[in-house]
Amino acid sequence: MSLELFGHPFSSYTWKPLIALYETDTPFTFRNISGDEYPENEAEFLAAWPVGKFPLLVDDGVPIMESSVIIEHVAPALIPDDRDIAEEVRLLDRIFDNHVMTPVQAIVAEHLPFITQTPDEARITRARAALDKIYPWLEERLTGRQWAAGDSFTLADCAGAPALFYADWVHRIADDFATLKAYRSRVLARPSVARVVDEARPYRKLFPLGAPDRD
Ligand SMILES: N[C@@H](CCC(=O)N[C@@H](CS)C(=O)NCC(=O)O)C(=O)O
Repeated sequence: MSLELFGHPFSSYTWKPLIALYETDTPFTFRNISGDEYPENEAEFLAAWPVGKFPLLVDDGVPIMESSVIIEHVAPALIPDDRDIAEEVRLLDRIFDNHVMTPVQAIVAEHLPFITQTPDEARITRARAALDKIYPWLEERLTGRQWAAGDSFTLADCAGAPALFYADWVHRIADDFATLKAYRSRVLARPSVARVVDEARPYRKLFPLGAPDRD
């Protein structure tokens, strides 16, 4: 396997496979596609995946899209063999992407000048309402667990770390959700996660709502 990961160091979905690769000590080359810094990386990325959504993995010339599929490819150990636990892992991965990251991205998109000059307040309100529904669900689901799906660090945590990192920035997790906040702190302290957070620090000025002075 010769692995090249195309992505942006500040992108939540890029963090997912980066965390998995660091977690499993898997050698790979990072192909940064940030801004105008590396035009050759961006051109190669778009040639392999015209949709333009990152991350993209290229394994010996074969492109593999979608962060969760990339993780299953490079770090199968992060999906437990036990079928019931694996189902919970995949469920939490989908919940973090679809019900946390999607509304977070919707709020962020309304503040990106290259997308819109006039934020759609109704869309922002709907996205905040979606987060207000998922925070209590997660609070209950994560109760009694060290990691998102149980006792071991899995694909679900690779998704949970970036989703909750940015969710708290755009729609603060209230103190009432003590379990969720404690999980967020715990997962951010994990060395593989702390590493992606640190590598993204130089890019915080890009956060369109203004990065808070924490984390
Ligand atoms: N379902 C995709 C989502 C990827 C995604 O939304 N990536 C964002 C960056 S975090 C992106 O490509 N944004 C640029 C764009 O939408 O043009 C995955 O899991 O890989």
